[in-house]
Amino acid sequence: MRRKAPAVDLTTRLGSVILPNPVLTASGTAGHGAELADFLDPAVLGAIVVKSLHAEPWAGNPTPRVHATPSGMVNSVGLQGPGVEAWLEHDLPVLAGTGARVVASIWGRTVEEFARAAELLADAPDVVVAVEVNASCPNLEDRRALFAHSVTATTEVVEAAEGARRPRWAKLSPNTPDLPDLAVAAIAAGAEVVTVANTVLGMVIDTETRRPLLGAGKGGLSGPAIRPVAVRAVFDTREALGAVPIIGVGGITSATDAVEFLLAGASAVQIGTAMFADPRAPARILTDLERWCDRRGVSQLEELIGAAHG
Ligand code: RRO
Repeated sequence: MRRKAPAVDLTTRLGSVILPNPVLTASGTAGHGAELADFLDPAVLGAIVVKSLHAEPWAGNPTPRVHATPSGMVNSVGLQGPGVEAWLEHDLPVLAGTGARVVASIWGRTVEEFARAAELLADAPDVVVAVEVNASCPNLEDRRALFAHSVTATTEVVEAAEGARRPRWAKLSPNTPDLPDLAVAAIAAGAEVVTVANTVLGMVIDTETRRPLLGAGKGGLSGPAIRPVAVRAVFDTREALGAVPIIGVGGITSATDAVEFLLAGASAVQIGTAMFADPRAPARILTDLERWCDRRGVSQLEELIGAAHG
């Protein structure tokens, strides 16, 4: 069932992409296709960002891949995915059939692999409203390949994604003090939006086996444990970028959490780890956000964006 027209104008502008509301899923947390449709109508959300896709199928890391931590979880899924071509053929049509707006996230181990994944998306249907360039996965075998820790590499992968022939968003890393500079570089390279940020480097050790708990050893920390880190990352990025659109992500479980990111400077938010406990979380947060605004006389989302900067 579709939502009735909101009393509050939650429309948000992300560069050339205009979304009816600012609540998106975070890449990697809602599958590659319509998995979420068993729990909510994907079309009610601003957009569905699918798990990062390589040009080729990718097996991912050994299990266990996720582990709960205080107020969060660590993961090392290892970028498992069907590859862009199989995704276009099998997953996207089902997701598109729900009426959702879709954002394709891409990754590669080299600039050339990013370019290849992007090119394969060139003829994707218009329902794929943007491509999110995942420059910041913490779980690559070789962390030197973490593009989002280098201005040059960030520039190169964002440029390489031009072949997707649709708006580019750059997903950046919280694991570098240079995040604002990297955001500036991503925009200069052609990104319309920066997504701030990916997971925080972390790990958990099993005290009985005396070995790292995740199959891959180290991982990325997400959930409410990292929310203040992500809020600051958005705030700092807003200071560096001014009015350039930012998508805030990191530990959002409620509408008030989402408002915190909007006030820090985000034009939209992504919900990720919260869905592991409650797959309906994004729809709940959207409904509550509308109510939050209504109760406070906020008639347009824009009134909130960046308001904490005074
Ligand atoms: O697949 C993963 O292990 C993964 C990815 Br692509 C990412 O961007 N962030 C993360 O925490 N895990």
